[in-house]
Amino acid sequence: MDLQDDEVARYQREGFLKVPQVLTPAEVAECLEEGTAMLRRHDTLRWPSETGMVMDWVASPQLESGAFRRLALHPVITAIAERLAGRPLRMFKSELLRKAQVGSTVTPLHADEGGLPINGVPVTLTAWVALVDVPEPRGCMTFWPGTHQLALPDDGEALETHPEVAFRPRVTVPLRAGDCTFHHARTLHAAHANRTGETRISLATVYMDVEATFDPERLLYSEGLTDALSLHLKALGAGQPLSSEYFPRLR
Ligand SMILES: O=C(O)CCC(=O)C(=O)O
Repeated sequence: MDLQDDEVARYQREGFLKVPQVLTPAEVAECLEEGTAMLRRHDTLRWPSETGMVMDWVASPQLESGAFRRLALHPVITAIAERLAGRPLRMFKSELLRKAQVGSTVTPLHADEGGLPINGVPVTLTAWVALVDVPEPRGCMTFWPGTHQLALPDDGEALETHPEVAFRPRVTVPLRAGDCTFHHARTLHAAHANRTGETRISLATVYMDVEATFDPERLLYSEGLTDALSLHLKALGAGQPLSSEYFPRLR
């Protein structure tokens, strides 16, 4: 699946891109079955909100599942990611996300950069693949085009320090199962609550420059996290290359 030059130009201008049907129906079915079972048996990590839960997730599903390793390093998705970044990449992390159908709340407006302990962030991007249909009422994402080019705080305070962001146009992007969005680590985005009777299940994988190094100053939210990647990161020193087996090159 080759991207057109104008799609790459649009990503560079807007900071996100939807690519329909990067997965075959058989790949979606395999990952959905495996993902549903993993979400059932795991003690998931949680992002709570004042009135419910934004979402919960299984960290690094690729470490225990061949289907999710194939998905995180999927040849179509990774080729698109490298084309958009314009250089070779590694995987930083992959997360199997669930926005439950009961009690889920919106994903607040944020950019990813501040929570990623990576030097080399200018090329960092996320591929978010839907494993079920995600129309707006099931919690699809909304992106603020062009915000990756602004010097905005990335810790959720963009609206306080830059109130004009509330008046910028935004684009809500419903996805079919098997569709994918790619977003730059500096692009502001959010997601609706899931108000339907079906759980939203997706995989979000973050890719980074092959030369990226560790920035512990940005290792946020890691206290108390005992998943394998968090433990691995806590043992790394500042400036060390992120090049162990946790961070495979895409090619
Ligand atoms: O899935 C969501 O609601 C938000 C995901 C997100 O913020 C991300 O993948 O960067």
